[in-house]
Amino acid sequence: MLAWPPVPVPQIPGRGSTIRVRDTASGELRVAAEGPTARMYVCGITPYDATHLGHAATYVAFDLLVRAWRDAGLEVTYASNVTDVDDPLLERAATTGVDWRELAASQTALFAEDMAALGVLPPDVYVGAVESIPAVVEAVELMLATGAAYRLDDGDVYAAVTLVPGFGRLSGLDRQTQLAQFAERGGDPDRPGKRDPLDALLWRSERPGEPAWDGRSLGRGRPGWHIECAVISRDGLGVPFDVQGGGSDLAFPHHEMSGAHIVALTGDVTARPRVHVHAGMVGLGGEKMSKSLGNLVLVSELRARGVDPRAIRLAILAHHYASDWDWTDAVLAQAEARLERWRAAVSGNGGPPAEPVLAEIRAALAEDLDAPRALAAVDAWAELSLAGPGAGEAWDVSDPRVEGAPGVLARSLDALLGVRL
Ligand code: 5CA
Ligand code: ZN
Repeated sequence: MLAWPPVPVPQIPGRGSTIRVRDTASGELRVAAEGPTARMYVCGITPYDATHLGHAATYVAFDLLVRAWRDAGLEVTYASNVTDVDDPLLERAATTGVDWRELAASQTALFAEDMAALGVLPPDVYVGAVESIPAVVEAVELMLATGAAYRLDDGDVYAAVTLVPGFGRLSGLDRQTQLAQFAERGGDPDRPGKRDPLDALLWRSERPGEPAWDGRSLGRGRPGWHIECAVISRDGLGVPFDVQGGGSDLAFPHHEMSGAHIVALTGDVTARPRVHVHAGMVGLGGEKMSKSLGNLVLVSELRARGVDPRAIRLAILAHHYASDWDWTDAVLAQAEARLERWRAAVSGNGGPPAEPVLAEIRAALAEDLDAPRALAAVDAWAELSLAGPGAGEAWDVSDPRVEGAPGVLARSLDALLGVRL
């Protein structure tokens, strides 16, 4: 699948340090990648109702990590998927009378436009669920052969996920909560014939009116959800890779199950992603912004209204990625005001030296991608810059760094925060 065009990242002086992020399984800060390479898989969209602010916030969060890694000199491979065939997409297509392929294609294109507008670096590996079907079929056949999966009478294939060593450790939920979240998030605990209600669908045999593909020994059908990400990440990055990312709604069952599938496929309990990072949920009116509730603010609608995408990005960055927060008009207005101030501050003749601000931005990002702390450092610089030399904590115009400061700062914001002033 074709991703959006590359986003240029300017050169800046110096180099970032080791990045630590909060790992969901342990709850602790962990080195995101030991280097010299960094490999990350972030779960992509299911292409309908794209791109709402929750999606945008999640991808901006992981974009910060890619940028910080690159700044630290790591060679980054970023992989992602598009779930371009799945129940919710087919249901939406059916209720709106649009062909599911057309819905997926148009929404995937809109997502790409939104990501490019927000300055999100494109994935290096970008694979659709439909494209991954041959690899999924092979994986499911292997799991059947090793006894990690079983087939029901109608041809549907399930993975015995709960038997995989380490199942449940990522999310740390009790069985009752696992069952509840599984039912809520695409699972089918009540499906008769399953050995364990939590067992995950790997291959759904062809049903009338549903798309289906050749599944070789599996018969015609379509892939389950978790196996899609297990196979795409395994093939795109190799296992174990460094970071599995997504919103916090994916910790269970999705990441628990895709991790279990990777273990089943490799026979190696150490093949799971090293670190799991989850972004908080963006809400609207106090409830999680979600397609099912329909309480959405779309990036494309804001753009069509003339909102500067840099302000949208700044509104997102004003919140720590791991926290849940609400999108409001005030959040956007503050971001627009900040953008104006920053633009005015970097267009002046000289300014306070940028190096200490750059160091603070790097330090903030290195400690669990603390964007609000980075923004505060830039705010302080902008205030001094706008006040002019000699005012308050005066900056000295005879300092040789003063003349180039606005340029250095602007390039730093572009490279590290993805905001091009
Ligand atoms: N295609 C699957 C992942 S394989 C999927 O969950 N798609 S999605 O379109 O529903 O979500 C895309 C990404 O946005 C996921 O990482 C999800 O966790 C994240 N996301 C969804 N809603 C929100 C929200 N309200 N706030 C923050 N992130 C969200
Ligand atoms: Zn996924």
